[in-house]
Amino acid sequence: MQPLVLYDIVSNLPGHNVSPNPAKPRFVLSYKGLPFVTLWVEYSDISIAMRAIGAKPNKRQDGSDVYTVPVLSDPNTGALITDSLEIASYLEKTYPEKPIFPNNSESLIREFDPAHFRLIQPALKSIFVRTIEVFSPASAKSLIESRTMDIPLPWDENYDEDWALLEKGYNTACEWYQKTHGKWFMGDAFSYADIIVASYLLWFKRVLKEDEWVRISSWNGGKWAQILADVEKECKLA
Ligand SMILES: N[C@@H](CCC(=O)N[C@@H](CS)C(=O)NCC(=O)O)C(=O)O
Repeated sequence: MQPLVLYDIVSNLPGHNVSPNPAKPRFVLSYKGLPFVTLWVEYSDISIAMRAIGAKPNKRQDGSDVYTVPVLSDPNTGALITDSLEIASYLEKTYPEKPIFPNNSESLIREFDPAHFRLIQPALKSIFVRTIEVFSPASAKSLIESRTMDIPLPWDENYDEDWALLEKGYNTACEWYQKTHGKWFMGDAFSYADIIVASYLLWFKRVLKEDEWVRISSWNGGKWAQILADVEKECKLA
């Protein structure tokens, strides 16, 4: 089997990975034990690089086209897929062993993805402030330009407010987890829902200052650091 190719955003952190959406397919590929290589793209070059390989653009909230990563290329089938959720769906159909949508849960988890994002979205500008610190100057500029459309500058003005919103979001996520017995979102069944949760936590852990990550780790009895560690172990990415 030829290695699959994952396109991800480069940062100046050791190991490069930082971005939550490409983290999702990385967890899936590793969980399923599929061979893969990562091609690192500057945030500022996403559009030119994805056009060059013939990837399909994604859609902005207003319906306009935008080139995004992750993109997955599978030389075994010729598939070239844009969007983390479509990549997850493709991998599950093409490589069904070690399911990530157990008990026919794909439709439900498709709804979980934006519902989970809505919990943390109000606090994102404080995380973007940290993200631009680990990008090259060109990519930092490009991230600011592309995200100020929906998150107006200045990004660090309501810092305390953002932390309160983030804690509130995770309190809600904790209530969701408590609805079932077992450590995963679906009780005893590991699923792509846990990968979604872990991918954002990984982003926070990678870009935040140590005391900021410790703060998140202290919420809900240490649940979030534990979930991230459990998912990394389950996917053999620890
Ligand atoms: N719904 C998409 C979102 C992907 C996305 O927004 N990717 C960001 C990086 S995490 C991106 O490529 N942004 C490029 C831009 O906004 O210009 C997915 O899940 O793959």
